[in-house]
Order: sequence, then C-alpha cells, then structure tokens
Amino acid sequence: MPRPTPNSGDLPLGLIYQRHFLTREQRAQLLAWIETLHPLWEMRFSVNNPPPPSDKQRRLLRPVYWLGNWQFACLDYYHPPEGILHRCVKAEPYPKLLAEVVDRIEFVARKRLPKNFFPEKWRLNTCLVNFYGSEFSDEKWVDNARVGEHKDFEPGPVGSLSFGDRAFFQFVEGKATLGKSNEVLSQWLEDSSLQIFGGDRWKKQTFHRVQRVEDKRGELLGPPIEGFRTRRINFTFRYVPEEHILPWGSLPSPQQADTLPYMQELAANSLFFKAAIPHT
Ligand SMILES: O=C(O)CCC(=O)C(=O)O
Repeated sequence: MPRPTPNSGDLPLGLIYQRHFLTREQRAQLLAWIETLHPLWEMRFSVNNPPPPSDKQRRLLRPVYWLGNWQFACLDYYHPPEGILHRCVKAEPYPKLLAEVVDRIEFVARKRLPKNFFPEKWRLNTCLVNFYGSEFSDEKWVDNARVGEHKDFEPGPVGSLSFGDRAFFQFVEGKATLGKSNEVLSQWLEDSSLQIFGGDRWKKQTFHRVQRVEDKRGELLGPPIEGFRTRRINFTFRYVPEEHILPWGSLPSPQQADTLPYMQELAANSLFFKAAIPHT
C-alpha cells in the first residue's frame, strides 16, 4: 500500500496538505450545520440532455449539496472554455462559520502557491458537499464511497476539507496498462484536514479520484438520507467567475424544465430556493 502523505513539506509544488486544519469546535459546528442540509441524489442525465450512446441514465453514486452555485449533473457541470453558460445556478451563500474557514483556505493558498496559479478575481465561491457511504440496494448495503478519475475544470486552485473516515485519494495520469500503473501521487485525506491543489500539473495534466474510504470510525455523519449511510463528508471549494453564475429564472426553458424537480425538492427545505422559483 502506498505510504500516506504525512505533511505538506514533502509534497511537490502545487499541493498543500494540512492535518488538523479545523479545530474540534469548528468541526463540531460544521457537522451540526451539515445535519440541517437536505442533499439531492441527482440523475446524471435528463430529458433535454440524454445520455450519449456510450453511457446510460444513472443516479450519481452519492448525494450532494452545493453552495454558492449549484452545478446540476444534468447540466453537465462547469467546463470552460465551451461549457460555461447555463451550468451554474445561483445557490445559497456560505454560512458565517464556513465563510470564515474559506477565508483561511484562500489565505493559505495565496501564501503558499505561486501567483500565476490564480486567475484574476479568484475566490473560492463555490462549494460541492459530497456525501460518501453505503447505499441499501437489493436487500444489502453496497459501499459506494469512491469517485472515478476526473478533473475539476473550474479555474485556479481547489480547496478540500474532509470529515469522518479517511479517503485514499490519488492523482493519476493517462491510462493504466498491464504491468504499469498510472498513479502519480497518493494521499490519505484525514478527518479535519485541508488539501489544496493548484497549477497545471494537478489541475490539467492529471486526473484525481477517491479510490476508497476506510470504514473504521463507526461515526455516522450528516442528515439522515433514506437508504444511505454517510461515513465521510468532503467539501471541495472552487472558483466560478460570477458572470457565469445565473439565477435559475434566467436559464433557458430546457434547462429549467430539467432542473425544476430538483429546485422544488430544494425549495421544500430552503427559503432561498423557494424564492428562486416564485412562479411555480
Ligand atoms: O472527496 C474528495 O476528496 C474529492 C472529491 C472530488 O474529487 C470532487 O468533488 O471533484
């Protein structure tokens, strides 16, 4: 098994890792707030964005929640340079405690990473909350706690906070072939830790993935989600230029039609989303 990455000092340029970034109190307060969220379990595609021939309609492996802007899976996520419009829907702001933590993450990133890693106006104004765990399916619990290799296309460094069981996170390059692995770097992301990655090496030239999440702490996290047990929660903070974040009411009709059921589900528990769909 690859060695866990102990601390930032040993990491290559563009990678930062800080254990115990959150105090116990911050952790407890953030976890208490997370319990008030009502995550969505989205489908990957929709009526107006059907799966390509190589894929099929499927539910995401895990429930999610977004702050700042919501990137619905069926709108295909933020993907510059072409995929920038009608993908990011204005969402709830960060609560005060989280905003303070994000300020610190931005401070660490700006202090430790080269200036040319940051696009103009970079702020971590978007947060994806990932719920990792097991799903009850066909009369048994199935471990879904992983994410396949992908890139985060939002420009600039990404910050990531972890809660709960630790995750085995990898950067990979190209395709693995028989006898040759494509792993570039592996890290264990521990409870209360901060990870930051920026620069072309980690944002553009490599993919990242969560291979697995340990099942050791026995701590159930987050709000109750029917048929799901959460043992790790991860926040990834990213930057989307403000001009690409639109109120839901400004989306074209197909995108509104595809996301209305999600907006209604969110509106059932959120005044913010209720106000965003006033005419329904
Ligand atoms: O859970 C993690 O640590 C990584 C999540 C991730 O890769 C993503 O949200 O894009």
